[in-house]
Amino acid sequence: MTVDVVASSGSMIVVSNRLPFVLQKDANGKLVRKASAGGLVTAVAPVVINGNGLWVGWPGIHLADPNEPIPESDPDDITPTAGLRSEKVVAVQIDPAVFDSYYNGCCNATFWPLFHSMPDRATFKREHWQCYTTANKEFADCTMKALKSLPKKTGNDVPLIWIHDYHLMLAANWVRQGAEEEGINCKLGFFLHIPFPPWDIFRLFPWSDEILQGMLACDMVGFHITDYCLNFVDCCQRNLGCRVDRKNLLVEHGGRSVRVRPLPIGIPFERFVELAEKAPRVLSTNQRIVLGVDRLDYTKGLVHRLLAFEKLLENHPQHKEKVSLLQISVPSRTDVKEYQDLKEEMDQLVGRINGKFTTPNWSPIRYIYGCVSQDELAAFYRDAAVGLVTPLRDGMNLVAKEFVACQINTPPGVLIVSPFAGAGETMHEALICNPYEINDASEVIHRALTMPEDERILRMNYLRRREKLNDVNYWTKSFLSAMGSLITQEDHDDIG
Ligand code: GDG
Repeated sequence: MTVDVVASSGSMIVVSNRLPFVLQKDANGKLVRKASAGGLVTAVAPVVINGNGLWVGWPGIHLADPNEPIPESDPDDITPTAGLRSEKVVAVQIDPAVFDSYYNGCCNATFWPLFHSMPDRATFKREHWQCYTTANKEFADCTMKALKSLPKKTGNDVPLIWIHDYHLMLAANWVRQGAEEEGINCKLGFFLHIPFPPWDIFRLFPWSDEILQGMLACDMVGFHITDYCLNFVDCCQRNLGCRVDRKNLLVEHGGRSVRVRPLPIGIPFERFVELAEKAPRVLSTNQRIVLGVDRLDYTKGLVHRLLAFEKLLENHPQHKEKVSLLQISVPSRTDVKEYQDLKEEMDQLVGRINGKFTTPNWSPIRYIYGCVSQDELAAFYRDAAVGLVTPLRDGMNLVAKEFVACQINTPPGVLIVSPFAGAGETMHEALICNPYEINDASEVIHRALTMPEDERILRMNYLRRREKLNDVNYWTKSFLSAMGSLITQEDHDDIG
């Protein structure tokens, strides 16, 4: 049966660390919304808006008066969140010191490196964990308030609560408990956007049992790929002694059977195609571009990437003056020392490599430390000869998918992807490159730059076809379907 409308059969409450927009004070001290245009927001916001749902999250600002009303969106706002009226939003407020310890401490300094299998970078502090617990309880309380505020409906309207990511791995515990106490029937689902590590890494976290118990309070737990699902199932069995079914991906816990599912996220494919069709050309035509686009994060393998490009120029000097690496590095977590150190290292490395090879008419590396507009990004994706996506570890990596969506030129370019990204697991026609082996990585770039046109066309056609089918709407449908909450076109027509 074909499904054209993405809708949930019950009301949906989305719970994420951040709301799908940011609140800011304008020059007059008035609270205003700043829209966000990520793929997740585009896909999920309509389900919340059309299905009587609510969105629970932190609004990006600590309000002196927690009861200050949330402003409506600007009348000119055309982003998907414009229809998310303030009564559909629950803004979570947390004491600023607790929030700092929860977010910068436990989330970014512990879970981020640990779940990316980089335990040496992780800090383990009891105070951070206590604040994580407090913050998750606050999110859960706000979710319960949202659940109780839903208009009472009859029939099979079972509200669906969709909790996102490593910031909120405990919240489902209190929501399940609260709903049971209140006699409210609801379904709980969780999706992790980053990798779930193997047991021997996961168990380094001193309170790892509690994390698993929090996630298992859900009816379904989703990850990008099967490997992460199997890691999770393994941890449940070895840490908690749960009975598990690896074949059907089930974990028994608290007298319930929790479903574990691979749900690889997609992108708004058609939106990127349109952007690529409209965007004016910004890159000059006389040099070929190898493109990297990443948050400036140690998981993204940026230092290894620059070294591989340097090796390419040493081993294959025919690319000198003909090929440049354009690296866009979006500032991220700039108040954390590790990220400041990485910025310093990158600045020095770009300077050293450019100093070594630059000629009057050419620089090997063009480095943008900042954010470019979506139009400009689409033009870069479209006109680059090679998309270089080489993280050391990455849950999925949307850049790889956006690159292929925008590759509308004939002949197209070539995608290189690391096997340590979720995208490396699913984008089979890309060239696979182990970023740790600098010499090998440089050879893969050389192969991409010298690949015959017919092979480029064949590979890119397959890659684009898959991403078009498995776009972000498909992902939302898959989640609803795995939760047993997908409403089909036919049902939708019946409802009128
Ligand atoms: C987490 C997981 C998973 C980047 N530079 C610019 C810009 N971007 C946009 C890209 C893309 C997004 O940022 C980055 O997404 P990624 O997936 O690559 O990485 P994370 O931020 O680490 O996301 C990841 C994802 O969650 C979803 O589940 O894939 O593995 O780590 O959309 O387009 N956008 C603009 N200018 C830039 O300069 N406009």
